[in-house]
Amino acid sequence: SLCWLDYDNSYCKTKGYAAFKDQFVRDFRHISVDPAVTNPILIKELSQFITEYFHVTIPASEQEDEHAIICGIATSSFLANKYVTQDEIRQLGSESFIIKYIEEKKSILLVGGSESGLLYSLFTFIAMIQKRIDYKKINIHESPSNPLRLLNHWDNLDGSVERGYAGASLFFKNNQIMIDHERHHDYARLLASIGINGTVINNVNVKEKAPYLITNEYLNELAELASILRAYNIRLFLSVNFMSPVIVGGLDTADPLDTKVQSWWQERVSCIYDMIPDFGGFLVKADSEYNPGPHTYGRSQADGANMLGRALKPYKGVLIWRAFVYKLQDWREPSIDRARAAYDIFFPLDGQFEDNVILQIKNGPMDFQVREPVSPLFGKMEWTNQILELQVTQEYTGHQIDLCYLGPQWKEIVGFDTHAKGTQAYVSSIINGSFYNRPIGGIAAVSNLGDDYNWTGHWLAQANWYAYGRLAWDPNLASADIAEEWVRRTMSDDQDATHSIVDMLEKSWSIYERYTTPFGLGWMVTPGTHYGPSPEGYEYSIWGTYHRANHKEIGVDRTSSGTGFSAQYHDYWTKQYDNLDSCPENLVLFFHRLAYTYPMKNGKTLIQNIYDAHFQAYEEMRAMQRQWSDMRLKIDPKIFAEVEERFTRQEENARQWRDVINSFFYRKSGIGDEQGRQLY
Ligand code: BDP
Repeated sequence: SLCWLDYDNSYCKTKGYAAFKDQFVRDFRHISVDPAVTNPILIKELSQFITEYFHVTIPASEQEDEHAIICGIATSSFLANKYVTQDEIRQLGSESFIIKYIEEKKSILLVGGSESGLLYSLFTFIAMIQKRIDYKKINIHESPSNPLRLLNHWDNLDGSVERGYAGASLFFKNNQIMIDHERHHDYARLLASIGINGTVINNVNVKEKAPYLITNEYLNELAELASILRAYNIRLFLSVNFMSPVIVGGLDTADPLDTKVQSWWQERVSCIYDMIPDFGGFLVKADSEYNPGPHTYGRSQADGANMLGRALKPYKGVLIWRAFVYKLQDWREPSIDRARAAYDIFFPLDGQFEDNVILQIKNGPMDFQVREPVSPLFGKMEWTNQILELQVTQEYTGHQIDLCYLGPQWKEIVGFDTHAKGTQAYVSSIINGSFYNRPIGGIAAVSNLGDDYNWTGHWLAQANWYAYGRLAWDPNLASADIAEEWVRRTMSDDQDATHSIVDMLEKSWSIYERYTTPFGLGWMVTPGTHYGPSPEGYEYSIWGTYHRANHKEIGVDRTSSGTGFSAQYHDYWTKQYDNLDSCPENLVLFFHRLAYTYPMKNGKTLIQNIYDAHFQAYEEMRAMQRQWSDMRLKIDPKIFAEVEERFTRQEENARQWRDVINSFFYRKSGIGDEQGRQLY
């Protein structure tokens, strides 16, 4: 499946299409291509779109004429001042573009700051046509918000995908890199069409054979893959194991301050760049969940990251270092709060990282729960480049069995005002480098892709992939608008269907949250798999769950007088979270330990609110399932049936969550449901 790039999808060409086509074909008779454009895939994409979407051919040439789609590069003589002013040209970064209709020429102009910008303009234009907007009114200038817009695959060399719910790896099998030209071209096209410009193809847990990826053994295949990606402005990155000098280099240490170790990395990096001149850099998970790191040698996280950063610097590569480190504290000390760990470790290192080192920070202080507060590191590290890490793969949000569109969650995260230096210090402006004037930054997301024919297992999970790319490009887009764009390009352009599917997507996260773990509780999932309820289980805490429920109370006091976590934020948020009246209720149990009888804002007790959330969200899930049934005639029957099957499984899961969690609290608290609904 080509998802939204399946230009011939008849379900997306219903009412209004025929008239639009007539108009388009009358209006545009040529594609005029700037001779400075050297990348053949650019015009090919546009021609292919026109052929498959309109079933006509519009010839491309280097001639200029009226009634044309003019494609050019800002700096070339082809356009020279004719349609764009010097000022406009100067403002165009290499990935930026302008699309505008030129009345006197009866033509549409697509101009990129470079070929990359032109590439993005083409895909944007295609999306606009698929949405059938009035192209005579177009006049847009766009630039990506984030310099780095990355996908992180957690793919292992044996072909499995950690936390993958859409089949096997797209890149590896039996310890080999499998180049599949067709599939990898499609992959690159889809990524480019939503603005993604870098990909880390292997798991951050660099296990078994994976450390050998950076040896010469795999370099030919990696170079081949990189060249497929390059045509679409996507750079290849690799996750590396900090212990590589020992594992594959035969050294007796990986100490970052050891000169043998430093030269070993320099030599490896130079071999990689010989083969892949635009290699992006390394991603490292160190001192985290059994992955070794600089702490092994008594060195700091900065020592480790900088050593690798320096090796990459001569080639303009970047070193991305994950902040997901949480075992620094003594695990025998139960009062210590994992939520504090990343900040405790990294905040003191602000100012110590090299310019090309970037700290990759998960959105929350814990681990991709259905809802967490935003990590306090954002807005606190003025001298450190930062990348926000999101999880598109639905590890804790339903395994791509349950519907959970994360656009609304990500919007809250990028739109969070950290209150650094007063107000309007949004996460989006911190990560892209603008707020603190950092040289580099961006956003990364753990991919939800696999080799399933529809890429994401659950069809509607494609919307998450799509929304991630669109928000990485422009965090100001509304999540519902993105959903609508995806639906109209992929599922159906029927108005009722679009409206209904967007509605389902938009409410799905809240529904999932409420039948699983509302009020900021998190976890309570089956250890290991992280699907389905298990109120007492969590593998990364030897003290059991993080919710610490007993017969009277639940939640963790993370205020400044509790574990002190809330004090890691700027004052504004410390106060908001500390104070029960201002702490958002959807996070109240993350920050406070409360009695089951605590009265919530709606006047009901906490325990009653927990029961209500589960009972109601289950009913809402059922309603959503019925809403899907109404789609039967509006979309492709195969897609309809496959999604219907997911809903059947989701219903079972939602029911289990409702009953298991409610019964757990009923037994703990001994307090029944005021409406007398079934508790076990
Ligand atoms: C956790 C996953 C684990 C990952 C880890 C990470 O359960 O599989 O390795 O995150 O981000 O959520 O490194």
